[in-house]
Amino acid sequence: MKLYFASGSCALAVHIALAEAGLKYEAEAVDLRAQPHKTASGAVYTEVSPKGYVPALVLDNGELLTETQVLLQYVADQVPEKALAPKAGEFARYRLLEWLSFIATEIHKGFSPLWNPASTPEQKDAAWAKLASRLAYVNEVLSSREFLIGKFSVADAYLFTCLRWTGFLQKPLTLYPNVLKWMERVIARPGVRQAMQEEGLY
Ligand SMILES: N[C@@H](CCC(=O)N[C@@H](CS)C(=O)NCC(=O)O)C(=O)O
Repeated sequence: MKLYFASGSCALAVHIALAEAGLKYEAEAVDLRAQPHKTASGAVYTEVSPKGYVPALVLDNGELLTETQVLLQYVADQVPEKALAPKAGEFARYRLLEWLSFIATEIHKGFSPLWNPASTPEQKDAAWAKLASRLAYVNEVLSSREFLIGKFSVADAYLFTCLRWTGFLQKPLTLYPNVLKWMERVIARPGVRQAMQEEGLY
């Protein structure tokens, strides 16, 4: 299968999942600054993925799959023995889904005003205040667990990917010491380092 990504974007979560799963994959960068967005091999990206954003996964049968939460679960389910997601139907799977939905809607998209050059300083402050309240919750949860659902899962890959952005945005996580310790545990994983290396981030 082939992952379309932009370095350090939310697609890193799927890249980490692929590396952690030990699956065979190709990865092609997409230049999101180019208009229209272009792939490294020169294709107009909307011809690959009509939604025009990363990540996108092209499966070996040619099917195109999108949406980070879905790709994470698809990858995890290919290699159940790696336990990157609890089995479908088990209650623990709903805990994973609860995290994936929280990360997608409360964290990932919570960053949007901070990236948007059209946001006013007040809008950026309000967005960070909202994110800070979500981070306080995550920090509390991580006071008693190593990873979000107890052991490492694709939810950790997704949250880690989003929280890396605080570095670019110069928003230190010092108020969230459990989050910082958890980030160290995540980055210590060989699959995480492999994906980051492949995106030129490590
Ligand atoms: N709903 C999508 C959103 C993905 C998304 O926000 N991708 C961003 C990078 S993190 C992107 O490609 N932005 C460029 C664009 O929208 O043109 C998902 O969950 O996968």
